[in-house]
Amino acid sequence: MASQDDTEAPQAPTNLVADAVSSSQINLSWTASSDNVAVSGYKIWRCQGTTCTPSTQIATSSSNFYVDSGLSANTNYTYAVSAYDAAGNNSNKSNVATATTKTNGWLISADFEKGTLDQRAWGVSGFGWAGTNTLYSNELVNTGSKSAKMQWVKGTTGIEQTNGEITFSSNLTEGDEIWIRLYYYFKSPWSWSCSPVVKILRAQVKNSNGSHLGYLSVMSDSRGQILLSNELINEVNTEFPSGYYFDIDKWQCIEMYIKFSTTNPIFRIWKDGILIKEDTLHRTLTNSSDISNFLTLHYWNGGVTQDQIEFVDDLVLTTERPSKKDAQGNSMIGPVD
Ligand SMILES: [Ca+2]
Ligand SMILES: [Ca+2]
Repeated sequence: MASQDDTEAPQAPTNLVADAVSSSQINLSWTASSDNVAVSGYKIWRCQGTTCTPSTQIATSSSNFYVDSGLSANTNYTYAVSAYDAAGNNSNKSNVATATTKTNGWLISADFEKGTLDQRAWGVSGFGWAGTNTLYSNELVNTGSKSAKMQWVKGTTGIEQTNGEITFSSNLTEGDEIWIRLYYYFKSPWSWSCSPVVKILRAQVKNSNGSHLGYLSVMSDSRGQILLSNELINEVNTEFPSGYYFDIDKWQCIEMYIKFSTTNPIFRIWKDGILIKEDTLHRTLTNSSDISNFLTLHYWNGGVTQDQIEFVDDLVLTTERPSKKDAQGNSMIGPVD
């Protein structure tokens, strides 16, 4: 059939959904239209606001998916889509869908090349490195010529010795996400024995009054097994074994992701870019007014049985959704390229 003979417009697209994935991007998806001949594509219509009519065409898409990027942060956008065929027949517009881009996120990264361990060296307000036995070193590096060398002293606690702390620049709350990646090197002879376990990465959850509620952590047990720990479960510290272990005498990439939520929580741990533990069953906030605004990189409570040395390098900590994906399609910072 010649296309000019086609006077029948496609059916209107349905089920348009707008998903704000970052401070500058909204993803659109919808149910494909049908046509008596064939749908050629879709027109994307947009306006700024929640009650406006999307009457400006911003793009076309050949599939039932569109990525709208370059948007303003913390801004409402309303969309509709319509289908067209080769003869130029246009369908009615779909339902409208509104999304609000996320507030500007933040990203801290450190390759430990700058030579001092105060927060100014990191270029980030709110970073503190309290450890007295932590220094820059060129002995072992994952990238560049320096890493941070953390010296565990027998009988001490990590809070005094090597604890690195970050205070978030803004509170994270219901629906907010955070990713943190750090490379670790544990140098033999190495022991995981301390009281009671080693905390590798941890975020603190508080209530709206600022009172401590519990930690969400990557830990090691006494054998070096990687644990996911959620202290918000029935107010008891619950540890989930991963079946994976930390390496000795080898750089390894550890990443933690938390979606803070009472109803749709996600907590993931990756090792060397491989998802090794995921928990979507247990809340990561006790109630929706809780906040999380503090994260520590590393410490133990006491009872270290020997002097030993650890190195860390290539930190990334961000609330902006990273572009890399793991094998399951989850967004992640991932290993250094
Ligand atoms: Ca048609
Ligand atoms: Ca480095």
